[in-house]
Amino acid sequence: MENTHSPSPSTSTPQKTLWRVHAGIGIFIGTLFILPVITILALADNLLGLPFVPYDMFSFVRDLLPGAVLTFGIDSMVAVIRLFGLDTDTTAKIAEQAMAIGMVVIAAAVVGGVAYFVINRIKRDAVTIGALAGVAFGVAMALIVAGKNITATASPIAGLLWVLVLFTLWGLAIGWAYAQLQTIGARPVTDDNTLQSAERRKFLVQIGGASATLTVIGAGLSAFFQPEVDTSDAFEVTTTGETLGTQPTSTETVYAENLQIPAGTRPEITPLDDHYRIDISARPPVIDTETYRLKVHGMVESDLQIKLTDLVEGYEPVNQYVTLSCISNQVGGDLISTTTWTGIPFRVLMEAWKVNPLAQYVKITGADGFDEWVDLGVARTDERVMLAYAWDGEPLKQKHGFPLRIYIPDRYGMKQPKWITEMEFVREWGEGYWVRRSWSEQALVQITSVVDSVAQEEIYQQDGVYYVPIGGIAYSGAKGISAVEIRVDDGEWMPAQLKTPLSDTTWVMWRFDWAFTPGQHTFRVRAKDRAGRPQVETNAPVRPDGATGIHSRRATLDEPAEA
Ligand SMILES: Nc1nc2c(c(=O)[nH]1)N[C@H]1C(S)=C(S)[C@@H](COP(=O)(O)O)O[C@H]1N2
Ligand SMILES: [Mo]
Repeated sequence: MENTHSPSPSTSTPQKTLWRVHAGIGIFIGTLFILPVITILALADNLLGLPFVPYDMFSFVRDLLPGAVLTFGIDSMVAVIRLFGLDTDTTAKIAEQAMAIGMVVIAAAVVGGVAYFVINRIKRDAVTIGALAGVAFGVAMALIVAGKNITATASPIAGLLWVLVLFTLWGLAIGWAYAQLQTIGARPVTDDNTLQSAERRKFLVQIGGASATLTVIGAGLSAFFQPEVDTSDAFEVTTTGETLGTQPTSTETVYAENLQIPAGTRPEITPLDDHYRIDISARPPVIDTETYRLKVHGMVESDLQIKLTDLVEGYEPVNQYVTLSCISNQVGGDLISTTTWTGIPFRVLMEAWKVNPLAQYVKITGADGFDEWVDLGVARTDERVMLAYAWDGEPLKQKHGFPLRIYIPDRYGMKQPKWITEMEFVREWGEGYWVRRSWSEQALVQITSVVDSVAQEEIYQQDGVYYVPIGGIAYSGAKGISAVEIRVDDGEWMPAQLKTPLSDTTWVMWRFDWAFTPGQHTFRVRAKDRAGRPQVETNAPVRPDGATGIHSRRATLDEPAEA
């Protein structure tokens, strides 16, 4: 600006302006250079089990956020995923992983900008200051890794050094880039200073290209070497034991054993690959079968460190069909699934561990830091409370809590930790991970029902009347379902038929055959539990106590083709 009226920039531009590189360029270069660093981190993670900083950064930021903000973030994400009809499990994790990377990129942009600002201020050697910025960034990241990492398998010291070295190199690189830009700026000006900015631009394009190339190569390599965490051979699962709760304790309800379920209704047992999945980390904890020990302490006769094989081989396993739902499941949402669980009744374990009769709760902690308090009053009286190690006859998948998770009937998933590493028997209750973030203390399952399908392809004729079969589920935790009713448009509520459920804690499949009239219709459903309590029909959001309200589905029925 000052030299607008100067006859020649070479004489009027003060020397010192040539020495400065704008802090905005620092933001740009900081961002540019962190991208290959992230792909190198990913590669080292996949090949050597070194920590992947972004996921730990994600956990760090997550734990800093107030519960309401966190929940809002998750709800918005789930809403967007549903809006686009995407699969919640994989999409949510990809979104979280992208956010994790984004957080480190933003941090690098800030550190880059600040570093250039400082260099401009104190006018010292750019490389030294860049390196110092890198060390500071590296120390911060190493501290976060030390506090939050749950996935690295390499030695922790190696992991911290690796992070420190890599971020220091990043700092050196941004300092070097500053020095380069400075050199270009300091060159004696032959023509006019457009030449200098052209050269600077050329330099920025060059380092941009180099960084992009490294990033793409690194990302490709790390995708290629991505390890599969396969837990299926971790131990032998026996499923020949007793299966609990298969005789629903209903006196009045008439269930039909072989009720034909209309096409388009979800399967009664969710294929394992489709089972919903919700947890707090960008990537689930990695647990080594050999070195794993379950820590049992507090009000027990003596503290214990239990090997996985001692649990799996040491007790008679029991099986249960279980429907699990997330408290964040919307009415009609997909965060609900059913599969078989195999494990050890918790009561049996409490006896074996000689839990003090005065203990009131067990505080259960997962490898990801997630924790919950379980009421021992429930665990002592309800034989269905189980420490589970297998789903669908196989060791738990990594994402579903390998090697151990707990099952507590009638509670939403948030009360049931996965990746259990520690159990402490205590007298006092405490607020678990989501309770601290202002979700329900008890998290008892709400009664809910869903219309899955209006099966046009199964329209049939009987005595001159055309019927369309409608199908769906009803679920009430462990409270059972005694009735399901359907309402078409503004008509009467009419009873549906119920299929005998797999157990008294699974969802119930239902069917309703409607003598239809062609046109567009709205189908609504509601249910009652075994005690005759009706489902809550008023809409409530998922937070804090789980969603309530009536599910409806619209369908247009065509004139039946005359046979
Ligand atoms: N350790 C741990 N356990 C956890 C969670 C978690 O984030 N960490 N999420 C809980 C929640 S909110 C739900 S809904 C269920 C989901 O279990 P799934 O992902 O195996 O379906 O796990 C529960 N157990
Ligand atoms: Mo959940």
